[in-house]
Amino acid sequence: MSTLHALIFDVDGTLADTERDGHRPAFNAAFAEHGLDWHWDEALYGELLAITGGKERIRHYAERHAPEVAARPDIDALVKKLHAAKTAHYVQLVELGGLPLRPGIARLIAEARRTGIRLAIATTTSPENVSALLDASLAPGSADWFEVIGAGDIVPAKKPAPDIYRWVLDRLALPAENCLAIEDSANGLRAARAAGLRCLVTPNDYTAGDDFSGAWRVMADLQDVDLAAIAVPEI
Ligand code: XBP
Ligand code: MG
Repeated sequence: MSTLHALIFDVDGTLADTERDGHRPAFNAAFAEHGLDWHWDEALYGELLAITGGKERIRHYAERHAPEVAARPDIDALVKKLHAAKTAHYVQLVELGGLPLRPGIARLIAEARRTGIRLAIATTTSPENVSALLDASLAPGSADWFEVIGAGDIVPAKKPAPDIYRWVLDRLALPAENCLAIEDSANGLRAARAAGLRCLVTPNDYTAGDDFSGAWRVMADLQDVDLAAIAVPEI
C-alpha cells in the first residue's frame, strides 16, 4: 500500500491545451519575424511534437526541411534567437488569457491543497512559460503553490528521458511510490514510468492516438479524479 503525498503535473497538453493555439502560433510568429518562410500548420505540428523541447524541435525541423538553414555557421545562435522570440510571443499570448486550463484541473489542484497533498511540476517547456500560464489561467501567484517546478533545460535530457521526474522527486525528497504523475502524451508517460512513477494519462487531440500502455489510468479529463481513492496498492 502506498499513500499519495504528491501530484507531479506535466504542463503542455495536461494543464491546458497549449500546443495548437499557443506554442504553434508563437513558433510561426518567431519564424516570420526572422524572415523565415516556415509555417507549422496543425498537422505538421502534430508530427513535430514527437520532438520534445522547442529548441530541439526547431533544429529538427531545420535539419529535415531547410538543410541550407541547418548548415549555416550561426545555426546554434539562430535556434537560440528563434526560441527566445517564440517564448516572448507565447508568454504574451498566455497573458492575454488565451489558454484556459483543461476541465477538472483547477478543482484537482484546489483539492490537493485542501487535503495536504504536495504539488510539483515536471515539464519540458521553459520556466517562464509555466509561470505565465499559472498566473493567467490558474491564479496570480499560483506558481508558489508548487513546491518544486522542474522545467526546460534544467536537465539536459528531455522527456521521454526520466531525468526531469528524477530531478523533481529528488527535490521533493519522496519515493516515486508516494507520487502520481499526470501526463497527456506517450513521451511524458514513458518519462514518468522510467522514473518509477504511477502515471495518470489524460489525452488530448494531438495525443489521442499515442500508446498509453503502462499508464495507471487513462481518463478523458480530470473532472472525476478522486484523490482520496488514489491510496491504492497498484504501481
Ligand atoms: C511539451 C514540449 C515543449 C513545448 C514547447 O512540454 O515539448 O517543448 O511544446 O515549449 P510538456 P518550449 O508536455 O513536457 O510540458 O518551446 O518552451 O520548449
Ligand atoms: Mg505534455
